[in-house]
This record gives sequence, C-alpha cells and structure tokens, in this order.
Amino acid sequence: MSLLDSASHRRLNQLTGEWVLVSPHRTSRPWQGQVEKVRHADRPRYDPTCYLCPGNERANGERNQPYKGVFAFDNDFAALTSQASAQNVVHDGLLVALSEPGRCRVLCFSERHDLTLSRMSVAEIDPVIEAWREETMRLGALDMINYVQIFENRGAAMGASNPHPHCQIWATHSIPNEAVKESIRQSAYLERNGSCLLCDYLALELRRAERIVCRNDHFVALVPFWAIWPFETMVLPTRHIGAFDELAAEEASAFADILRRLTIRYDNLFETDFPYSMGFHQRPTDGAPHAGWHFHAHFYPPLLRSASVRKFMVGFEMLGEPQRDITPEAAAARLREVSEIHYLDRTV
Ligand code: H2U
Ligand code: ZN
Repeated sequence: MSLLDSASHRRLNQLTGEWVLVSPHRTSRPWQGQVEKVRHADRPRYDPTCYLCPGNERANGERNQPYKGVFAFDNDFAALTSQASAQNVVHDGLLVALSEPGRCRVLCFSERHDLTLSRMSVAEIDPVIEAWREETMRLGALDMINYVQIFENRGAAMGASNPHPHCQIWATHSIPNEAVKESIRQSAYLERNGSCLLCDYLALELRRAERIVCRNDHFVALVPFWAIWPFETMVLPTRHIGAFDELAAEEASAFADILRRLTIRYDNLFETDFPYSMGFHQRPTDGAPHAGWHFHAHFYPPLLRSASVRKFMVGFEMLGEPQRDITPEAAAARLREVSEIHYLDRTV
C-alpha cells in the first residue's frame, strides 16, 4: 500500500495549479442522503413537445428546419450578445466590471430525440465533430471573439433542460477563468521545459497505464491523477494539436470513436443514462500563437456509487478545496472493467 491508495493526501492539478484532497480510507462510510432518480432510456424518436426536434416550434416562436443529422442555431436566451461593447467599464475603487460581448449557439447532434453520443455510431458522430470544428473556426474568426467554449450538459442531474442530444457553444470576448488558468500553466511549462505539459503528462500516463481507460491510434481517455469528480476523465490527442482546426480527417474519426467508447463505458458503469458536463479546452482565438496549448476534452460526471448516489461539491469543497474518496486509479480500473457494448444493446 502506498501513500496514494491508503492515506489522506493532496494532489496537484498541473493544468490549473490547484490542489485536490484525496481520502482513500473514507469510501466505506454510510449514505443516507439524497437519492437521484434512475432515468431509463425509453424516450421516443420524435417528441412533438421538444423544442429541439425537427420541425418543432422553439420558445421564441421560430420553427426548426426539418433537419437530419446536426442542426445549429443562435440560442434564443443567449447569455452573451454581440451588442455589448468591450469598451464599457465600471471601475470605482474595488468595484470593477467590464461589458462582455459574445455569441451563444445551440447544436443538436441528431434529429433523433432518443439518442445520446453513447448510442450514436462513429459515422453519426463524425458530422458532430465537423460542426464543432466549423463553429470554432467561424466564431473564432470574429474580431470580438477570443475564446470558443463548447460544452454538453447531459442529464437532469447536470441541469440539462432537455434530453434531446445537444450541446451549447459560448463564444466570448474574454478568455474565461478555467481557460486562463490552463493557459498560464501550459505556457509557463513550455517556457520552463521547452516541451508541452500535456504531451509530457500523456507520455507519463501511458508509461504507468494505471489511469488509462481506453485508447485508439490518435486519442487517449484517462482519469487524471488530479481528478476531482469520482469518474472524471480527460480525452487527449496523442499528437500536439491546439484546437479543432488542426484535427486531420483520421484524427477526427478517431475522436468520434473514443467519445463513443468512453460514453458507452460511462452508461455501462451503473447501467443508466450517465449524466455529465463535458466540454473542450482549446487554444484561444485571440491571434496569439499559444504554442503550449494542447487540445483536450474534460468529462465531469457527478455520480459516485450508483445511478442514484451522486457526489455534492459542498462544505469543504466550497469553502476549502475539492475532495474525493475513491482514488483516480480505482475509478480508472472500474471504467476499464466495463464493456464497450452498450447495456441496452446486449443480447444476453
Ligand atoms: P441546456 O439543456 O444545456 O440548458 O441547453 C439548452 C439551451 O437551449 C439553453 O441554453 C436554449 C436554452 O437557452 N433554448 C433555445 O435557444 N430555444 C428554445 O426554444 C428553448 C431552449
Ligand atoms: Zn427532441
């Protein structure tokens, strides 16, 4: 037994510079708290009341095209608008505010209301990746946009407002906090070591193998050494790619493959529609080279022990720092153990 699997310790997140507290001895404590409802994947292929299904009316009265495959539109309740001018400033001593222009988009992965990434084929996910690339490039090319954040909230437990497979894209004038932290750490590492932080980290993880979940020729899915959420993962390209625009065709397909396999493993873990927030971190679009930036996806799933018991980020996590019980190594082993055939497709 080493320090890492028996005694309380802190691990450093190399991407953000923040620490996470790990308490491996605590996993056997009893649970009498909230129980999440288990959701069964028994949705219809088309839901006449869904505002994302083809041909249906959205909340603002506009009608979706009778689309097949991917479909993107401007968010009707956008958190950011292009009207806000970046010049507007409030600076009164300790009161500092800056207006924030931007764009918000919604992107449906499929016309099918009942699908999820885990239930789509690689051929069906390919156009989703192409749309992520196009949206990134088109929005990133706008003068006022310096960062493009793509994210998916999946499941009611993560606040998704609708089960129809979709993600959101928020393109901002400012680089948001999480991306700033990772940017600073990645460029400092490059300056200090002359190599990329995530290239070096990935090489180390591949050597040790204990936190790898699955891989293919171009991508690796792993539980980061510093993971906060019980089954948190990161997906990294093996080549040093900064953003979607650098993905070669075979890499895009390999990305579809790994996203499909990882989300199937997630669903199989507790035989449920596994909830998560996931998204991509990529090079800012402010025109600077950002040579240290290594493109990656983060999956932040809340479930802890079953389809009904989730982790809460409260108490010490809110006031002190994130804490976890199950170790990243144990979580990776659990994710490795489960099948890559979706439980709903199993014949026996
Ligand atoms: P979430 O499920 O992650 O909340 O994403 C759904 C988004 O869809 C949400 O941001 C938008 C909401 O503003 N939306 C529309 O743009 N039009 C609608 O008719 C309803 C929801
Ligand atoms: Zn729908």
